[in-house]
Amino acid sequence: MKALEGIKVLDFTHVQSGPTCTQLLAWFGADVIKVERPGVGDATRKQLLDVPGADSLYFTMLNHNKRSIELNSKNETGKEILTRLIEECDVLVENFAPGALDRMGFPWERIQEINPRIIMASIKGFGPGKYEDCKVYENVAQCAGGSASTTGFRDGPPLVTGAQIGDSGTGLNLCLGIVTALFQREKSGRGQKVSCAMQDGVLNLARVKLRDQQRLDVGPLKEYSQFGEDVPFGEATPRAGNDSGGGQPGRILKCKGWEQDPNAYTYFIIQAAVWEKVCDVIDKPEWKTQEGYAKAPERLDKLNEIFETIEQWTRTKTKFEVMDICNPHDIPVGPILSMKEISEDDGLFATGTMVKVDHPERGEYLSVGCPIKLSDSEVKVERSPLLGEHTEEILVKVLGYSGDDLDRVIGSGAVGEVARDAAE
Ligand code: CAO
Repeated sequence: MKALEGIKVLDFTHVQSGPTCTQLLAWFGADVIKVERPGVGDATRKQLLDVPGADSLYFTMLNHNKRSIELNSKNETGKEILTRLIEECDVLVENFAPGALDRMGFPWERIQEINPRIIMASIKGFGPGKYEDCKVYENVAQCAGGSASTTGFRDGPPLVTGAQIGDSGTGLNLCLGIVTALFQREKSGRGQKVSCAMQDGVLNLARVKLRDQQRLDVGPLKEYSQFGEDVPFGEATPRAGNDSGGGQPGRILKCKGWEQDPNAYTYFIIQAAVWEKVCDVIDKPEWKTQEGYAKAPERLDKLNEIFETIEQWTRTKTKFEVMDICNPHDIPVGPILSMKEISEDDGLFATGTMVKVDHPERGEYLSVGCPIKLSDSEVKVERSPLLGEHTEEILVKVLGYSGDDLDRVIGSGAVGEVARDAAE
């Protein structure tokens, strides 16, 4: 049995943020019914194409384990089918532009009227306020949520990160909101609305930078490299390069081969508890007792010198050798892994974090599996659905259409082209 077995999800999501959420629900065992515009589908199906004619990796990697129904929700019969889906489902998830669901004729009040037990979960770029009507993509959220202004080097422009913290990060929040609301429904019997704004999701992940904003009022941020460089702090939390965001200083340091390999680097943390071991490993035993180096607070104005010295040592080792040498001493280090290295990592395949999936149009491809492991609810990653692959199956088996009624619905143009022979 899977954790969410029996839960039906009307998946009205597209692009990345919403699909991340519904993919997790599907992996936990929910029956996720993806509603897509006839003949078009989720825009990502045909974005960043690599195999001609096949659904893109963008789409396939975000829509595993779902079923797809083509449905024009602006057509009268389409609205009838959507109403039936709302009646049948436990959860409706959407991430349309603000107001799109209202314009379709399905505001929250109407949805609740149709099914008082339903949980309606929405992602928007911003919460209520002056930007609430804006359309938002990942990098807008990274900028508006405080991440970009605090990422990058002090002497360079703000930077966005490669990790999709606005989209996939907010999808995670929404997923937690949904299962929490399902848990509450067990007791209250009622559904509720779950709302997540991408700006809020990014800010939540940038919490430590708001911490630093407030610390600036009482003095310099001593763990930032610029403190040791005597560069004055301004009014806002600055960009801190690769400095650690916590109380244990850290840096990205060059390793053997860095001249040719852009990823021959390690992250190296000089955790106070293992300082003496660091000194031994890099052959600087005198720093263990030397004034100005022996105690962690004394080291904060010398971080450049300390990390340059450590780097002289890391440059003589590969990033994996650094890991092998430091780990037995509990010195926290981490190799900078490229996507190529990750995609060839047997350990990640063994845990199901990386998976190989077969697809009828594109053949085998790599994907990221479920990052959350439940001991009693195993995840089997299955391919994403083709556009409208389950239209008839859902009309018949989930919504109970049959005979003339089924013919009427299929003939109405609301559900795209249905390959009846194949489906029957
Ligand atoms: N049948 C009929 N119409 C449909 C439909 C269906 N099955 N599915 C969608 N539509 C319609 C919508 O109702 C909308 O119509 P209106 O403009 O008349 O309201 C229209 O398609 C376009 O929807 P949209 O505005 O949501 O899509 P977009 O491509 O223009 O914008 C995005 C995309 C992501 C910017 C916007 O949806 C958004 O801001 N979403 C919220 C924030 C979010 O999740 N962003 C992250 C996206 S991942 O990077």
